[in-house]
Amino acid sequence: ELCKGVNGLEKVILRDVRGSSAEVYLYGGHVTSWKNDHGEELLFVSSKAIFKPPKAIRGGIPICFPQFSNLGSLEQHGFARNKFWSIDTDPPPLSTSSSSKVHIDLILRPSDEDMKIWLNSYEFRLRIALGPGGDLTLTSRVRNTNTDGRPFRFTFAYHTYFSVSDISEVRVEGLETHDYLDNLQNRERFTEQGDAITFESEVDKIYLSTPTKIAILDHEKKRTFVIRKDGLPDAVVWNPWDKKAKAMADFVDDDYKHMLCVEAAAIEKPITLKPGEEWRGIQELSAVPSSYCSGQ
Ligand code: TA6
Repeated sequence: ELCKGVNGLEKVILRDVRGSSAEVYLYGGHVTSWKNDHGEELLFVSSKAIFKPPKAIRGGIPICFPQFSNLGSLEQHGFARNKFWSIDTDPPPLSTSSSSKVHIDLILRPSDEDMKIWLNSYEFRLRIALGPGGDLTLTSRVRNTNTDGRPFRFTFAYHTYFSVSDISEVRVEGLETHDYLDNLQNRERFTEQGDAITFESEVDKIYLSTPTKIAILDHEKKRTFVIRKDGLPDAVVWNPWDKKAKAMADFVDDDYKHMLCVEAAAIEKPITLKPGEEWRGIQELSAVPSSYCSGQ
């Protein structure tokens, strides 16, 4: 249902009969809540998040489009997360299972003002769908609607903040042996050694050409998040750790202990669309009980 959220910003609440739910603000097309059928919140949103345009909400699932990070001339992570989206009442049919799930369709088109920033016209349709098992699927469709024949290119990420009980008891599986660009070392390219990724300090890595499925194991909660992605070859892993956390006005100092960003993304090879062409980027999130045993 459509209702007023923080500071009167409009949001849509999706509820599944089995008790799971999700919330998305029209501001930013920004998912800020995903709860399982026990009412447990699975996403992290900082208690100091600033729900005031043009500041992006700190947490949930920011949409990074048409630029990831500072990889281009636009503001950090582009502008989709800083704009007001509309409810798409007449979306083109989406031939996926999400049509039978509880879902909402949002759309973002550039205003004349926006065209001054990024001289392209596009339609960005975002579907947020809640599955009967409590899974949350985000489907992005970007279409180039330039009428002057110009193609455009963009980079993209679902900047998902997962809620974890204790970052030092979390491991990520599926990225071992993959190459990554290390944002903390001038984005130089390295190869991930060893087995699962664990966390003892700041991490900011763009893993390249990664598998469809990535798992995030939370030891204390005996819970595994699974990301299944399509059209998004890369995956960013980020935890700011203590120093960076202190420096963020919209972050509580020890918030870094209770969050981890694992972001399905298209970064190394920007997406290029000719007029009329459409790109799809899908991430399906699920949270399953796990018999996590360290070292397994
Ligand atoms: O996804 C990782 C990252 O690019 C980090 O470098 C850090 O800047 C993070 O995104 C948060 O960016 P934001 O603009 O939301 O503060």
